[in-house]
Amino acid sequence: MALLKLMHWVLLTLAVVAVLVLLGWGALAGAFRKVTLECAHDPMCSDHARAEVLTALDAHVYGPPPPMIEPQVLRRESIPRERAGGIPGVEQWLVDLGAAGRVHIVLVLPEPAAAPAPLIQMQTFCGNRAALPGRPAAIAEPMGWYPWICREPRFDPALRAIFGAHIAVPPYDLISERGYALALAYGGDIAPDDPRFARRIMAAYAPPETGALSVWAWLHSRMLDVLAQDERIDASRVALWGQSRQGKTALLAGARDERFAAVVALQSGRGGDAPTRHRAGESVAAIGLQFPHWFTPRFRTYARQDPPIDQQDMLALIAPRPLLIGHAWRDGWADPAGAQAAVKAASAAWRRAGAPAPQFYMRDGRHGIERTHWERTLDFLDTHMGVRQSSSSPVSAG
Ligand code: GTR
Repeated sequence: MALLKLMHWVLLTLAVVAVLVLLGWGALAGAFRKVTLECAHDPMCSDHARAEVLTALDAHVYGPPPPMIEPQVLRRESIPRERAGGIPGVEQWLVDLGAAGRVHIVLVLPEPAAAPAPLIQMQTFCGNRAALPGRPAAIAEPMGWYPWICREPRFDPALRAIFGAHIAVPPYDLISERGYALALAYGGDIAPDDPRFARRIMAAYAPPETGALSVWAWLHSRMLDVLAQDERIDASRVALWGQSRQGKTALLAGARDERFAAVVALQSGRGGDAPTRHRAGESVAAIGLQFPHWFTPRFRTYARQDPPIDQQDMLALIAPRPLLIGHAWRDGWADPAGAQAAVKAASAAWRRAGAPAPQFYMRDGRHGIERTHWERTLDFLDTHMGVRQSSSSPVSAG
């Protein structure tokens, strides 16, 4: 009897180990499988038939953006350092986006001011208040629903331990020291990051097939509309920055809106820099199950077939502007090998334009943001967005 019980446990343990090994293999081995990709539509890739590529991306991946509106700044307040978590140069703007609602933008200007300053625009993971040290009360919380993990300051140390010191709070000292302004907004203010509510809320101002990434990318453009009016900001040097879901958003915003001077996307993965047809890491089925509201419903069908347009075509739309793509060795879920192949395939567009190739880099570690990743971003922007003259030769995507 005891032997039977022991056998039972041994078999059960073996089965669990087998499942874990299989899952690990799927995420890791697949992630480093060698891939070669051509642009799905070579003519588009080569001569930038922008409108066609964008329409195809809307139809197959993201859904169309909300209609154009003119955002209005309703209020601008300057938040003194002692009420802004010790960060100098903070302002909070309330912006009206018509039927889409309202959004708070936090603008942090460098001190001493190097007017007009280049700007880095990003969207926050847990809302603006949680993006400043100590969650200062003077900074608005998200206006609608936001995830429970983001609501409680007591989870902050755990979030930092898992996803890095700067997952929620950027290194303001570093960014300001290097002469950049930073603008933050929370996309959940207009499209909640939850499949239970997102579509209903977005349907009030966007087509029914629009996904949240499409809305958040649109938000980046509306932020730029108002920020570009500010004479303290150099509107010709506005870069988009994002990691993971915000990386996907930054890529789409940069592809759609040529006013953005550069794009930095870290670990953006499936639905970002990783081609849909590269079956490794997070699958289309998995992302469609967990985050169905991010995409247009049709995207789910590409779990079983290759799409007619793919992510390297989106990357090519960013050419000839500087593009930095970063991944991590232990983040197979974000499909680094697929992303690298996409950058390589898309780089033909930069070559044709005679511009430095997009940069792909792999770093140590997992899915998250540390200070060194911001240093890398700032070095890249210094060199490629005109703050410091480039002394290096074009960087390779390979
Ligand atoms: C993961 C998700 C990714 C990525 C990431 C994030 O769980 O599967 O596609 O977007 O979350 O945004 O943190």
